[in-house]
Parts: sequence; C-alpha cells; structure tokens
Amino acid sequence: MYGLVNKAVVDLVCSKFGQETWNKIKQKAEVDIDLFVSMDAYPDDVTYRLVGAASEVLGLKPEQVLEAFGEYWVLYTAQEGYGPLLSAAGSNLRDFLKNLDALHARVALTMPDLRPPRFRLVDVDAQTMKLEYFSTRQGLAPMVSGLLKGLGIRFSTSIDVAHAREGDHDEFTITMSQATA
Ligand code: 1DX
Repeated sequence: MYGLVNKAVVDLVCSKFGQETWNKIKQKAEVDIDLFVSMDAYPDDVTYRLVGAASEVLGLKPEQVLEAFGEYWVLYTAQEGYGPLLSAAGSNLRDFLKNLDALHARVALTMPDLRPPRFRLVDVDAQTMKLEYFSTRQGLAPMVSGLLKGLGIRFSTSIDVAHAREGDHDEFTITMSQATA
C-alpha cells in the first residue's frame, strides 16, 4: 500500500502511545524503515506486520487495531493535504459513500500502483443503508467499520454499523440513529 497508509499507522501510534511504543512495534514487526514516503508503494506485508505487532505490543486484537486505524484515517488524510479530495466526495455520509469509487479513481490517475477497494451503496430505508465492500486484500473489514465511524464523526451523524461476510464480499448495514428533539 502507499506509504501514506503506513505513515498514518505511525502517526496514530506515536500520538496515542509515544515514540518508545512505536520503536517496540517496529522492532517486533521487523520493519526497518524509518520514514515512509507517502507516494511510494510498499508491500502490503509491511502494513500487515505493523498491525500484527501493534496488536501484540498494545494487547489489542488485530481487529481492534484495524478499526481504530480506519477511524483515524479519515482524520489523518483530512490533515495531510487530502482535505479537498475528501470535501469533493460529498458533504454528507450517503453522498460520500456513493462517491468513494470516484474518489479512488481520481487518486489512481496519479498513483498507478493503487489497488482500491470497490463499494456499492444500497438504500434500505430513510435511516438505513447497506454498503457492499469488495477488496483485493484479505482481513481488512474491521478497518472499514472504523472508516465508517470516522465518517460518522466527520459528518456529525450518529451511526451504528453491523458487519457480515457475504460470499465474495463484506456487507455493512449502517443505521443512522434518529435525532430526537
Ligand atoms: F470509507 O484495500 C472513507 O495503496 C472510507 O480493501 C474508505 O492500494 C475514506 F499518497 C493519496 C495517496 C498517495 C491519497 F498519493 C491514498 F499515494 C485514498 C486518501 C483514499 C483518502 C486504498 C489507501 C488503497 C491505499 C483499503 C483501506 C482497504 C478508503 C484504505 C480507505 C479516502 C484507502 O479513504 C482495502 C493502496 C490517498 C487516499 C482516501 C486506500 C490503497 C476509504 C477512505 N483505503 C494514497
């Protein structure tokens, strides 16, 4: 994955737990890279090893690390120069999710090694949407749960997310809780 992803992992761990903890994670992951370059492509293996080592060092399940990372990614990319990219994709949760494939297509114009997931949004009722997630990568569904929570925060929309594996893809049922007067 592009270095921006690994940089976000570094930033999340260092801001929450400090440099010492990051050094332990790096060592356990056997990753010898001191600075990730956002626009360089790295083997996926590097990211998976960092997540696995973070899980061991922090005493969290890998799923919990992935979910925390997904939530952080929305904040991090907004801060790291991709605010306009995110803003162009929509100003509410539903528009944003509808435009995710277009967002990735735009990034892929200049990043030929991008392997973006594909998303399909289905409206269920006024407060429920189903998001289908197709990825070239294994095991990252918990990250998508976190991404959705991050988007809920970005758009000040309270949501509940339920996940199910369905054949060749994952499905997330997103329920927007009713604002009460
Ligand atoms: F719900 O693969 C909200 O490397 C969501 O299944 C989901 O293949 C927001 F530095 C610049 C660059 C670079 C910008 F120039 C990426 F290189 C991309 C910024 C998307 C914001 C996908 C990252 C593929 C790298 C993928 C989980 C899981 C998608 C990560 C989240 C908005 C992004 O992101 C899987 C790769 C960006 C960039 C966004 C992604 C690769 C997402 C979301 N993906 C690189």
